[in-house]
Amino acid sequence: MKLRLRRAEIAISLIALLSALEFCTSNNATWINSRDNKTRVVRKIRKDFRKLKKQEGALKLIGGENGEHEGNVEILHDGKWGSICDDEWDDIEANVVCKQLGFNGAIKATTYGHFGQARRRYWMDNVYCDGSENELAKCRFDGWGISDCGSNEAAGVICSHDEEARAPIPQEKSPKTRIKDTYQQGTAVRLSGGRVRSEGQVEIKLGNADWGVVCGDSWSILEAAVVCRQLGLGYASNAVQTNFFSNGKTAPISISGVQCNGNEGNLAECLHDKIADCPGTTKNVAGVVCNQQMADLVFDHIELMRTAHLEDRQLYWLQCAMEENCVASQAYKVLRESGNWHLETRRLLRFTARILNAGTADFRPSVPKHLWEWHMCHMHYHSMEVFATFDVIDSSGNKVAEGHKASFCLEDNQCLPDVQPRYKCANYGDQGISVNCSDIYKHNIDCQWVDISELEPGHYTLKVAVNPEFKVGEMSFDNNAAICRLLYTETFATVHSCIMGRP
Ligand SMILES: *[C@@H]1O[C@H](CO)[C@@H](O)[C@H](O)[C@H]1NC(C)=O
Ligand SMILES: *[C@@H]1O[C@H](CO)[C@@H](O)[C@H](O)[C@H]1NC(C)=O
Ligand SMILES: *[C@@H]1O[C@H](CO)[C@@H](O)[C@H](O)[C@H]1NC(C)=O
Ligand SMILES: [Ca+2]
Repeated sequence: MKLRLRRAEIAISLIALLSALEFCTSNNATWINSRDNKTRVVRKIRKDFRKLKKQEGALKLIGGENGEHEGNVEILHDGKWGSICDDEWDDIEANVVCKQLGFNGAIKATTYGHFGQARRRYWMDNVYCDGSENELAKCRFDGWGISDCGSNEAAGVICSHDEEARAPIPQEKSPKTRIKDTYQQGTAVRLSGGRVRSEGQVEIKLGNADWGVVCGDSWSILEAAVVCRQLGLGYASNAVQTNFFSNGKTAPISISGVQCNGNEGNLAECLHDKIADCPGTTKNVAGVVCNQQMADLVFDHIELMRTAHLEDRQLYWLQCAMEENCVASQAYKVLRESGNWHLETRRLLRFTARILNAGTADFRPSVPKHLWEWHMCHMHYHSMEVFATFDVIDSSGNKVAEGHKASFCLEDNQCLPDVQPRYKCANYGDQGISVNCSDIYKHNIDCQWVDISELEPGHYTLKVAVNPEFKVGEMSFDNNAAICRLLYTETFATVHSCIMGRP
């Protein structure tokens, strides 16, 4: 139906083109005019074809099982399809995808390979749309093929579609309930198929039923942490979606949509889909790797309060920062539209971020060294794209200024007495934070701020968090964020009353 409509559009475009051509051979006066029109018409035809055919920037959704309106997003670049990484993936990007595909909009942005693992290389990472783009490829991102993501970080969408509006019962996923409420006869959990006892696919026994596996949709380090804790295996260092541990046997899927807060002592306390529905392929199976020793980052909120202050800075001095997405989207608009953009100032809320590793194992970036990204502007490698988030939130809970999801270079800047610093960014050194060492991003370094130029004076909440998407395992995530009061007047800002919390 939709396809036929597009064909009709193209046919109309062609007729318009032919008549324009005819017109210009018959009448000199309109030649210039019609040549313009011709270019316009040709452009329109190309655009229509792009929608129809597999051209640069085309999108498709894969792995969805309820119809063509959902799935992991794949994009065509250089003649090859590739996946999109879920870092920074939210409703704005999902809407651009759904609209490009001809749907009205998005119901939901999905992350953590909701529709199965990424099947292909990642073409895009840290996609950042402002919502006005008509194609995903026009949004900002790190560059084709530049990504630090694992295969369980595929981004997807569920688009709103016509049937939903018409059908009396929407095809929504069933509501979630606590596992122990659904299966009151009791549950048991075990790992199987691992090379060692502390890893494997997660198997669950619900009441008297046989052992089955857990669907890998939305399976993250939070759910994995509960399994490791329950089995006395320590902490989760990895959550995977794979049939690697199945040894060729396909076990029945027992439950799907498992969702934990991460602090539960037993998987039965977590939520799940009332009716099991596992999107993707048979490879979409939850697995874990557990470890007794684990890192634990702690954000220093005292240092944050002590150092927070305002600075007004001209865009001219922020060019590097713009390249790394450290300013608000408004700044990019100024850059496009103002001839004197370099004289425009931005107002920055600066502060020091000091992050201690209080765990029992080093904190290491989620990405192996050969995939680190060289950032020309700041002349260092980034080993972890989304290491920290800085958000300003208003009294109704809306984000009103968002510090980019900062990328960092991780190193030991300050250690407790008797602890030798070992990680250093310079000279392609190993990156990480040793036990009892801190990585310090002082308030005067580039990008260590929130761009609040568009913010009205008033009372706000400032939330600063490290490892905010739980991509690297830790003992606890309850100490990863500082949630503070921010008082902002025309002339100054103070950050006070911080409490420790989850990202
Ligand atoms: C139309 O253009 C052609 C060549 O461009 C010229 O030879 C001819 O005289 C023009 N006719 C009129 C009516 O202007
Ligand atoms: C070209 O476009 C202009 C304005 O869009 C219109 O007035 C004119 O009639 C068009 N000419 C042709 C040859 O289609
Ligand atoms: C880190 O510091 C704590 C508290 O000071 C101490 O108990 C622990 O042994 C130290 N760990 C290492 C590896 O130095
Ligand atoms: Ca922590």
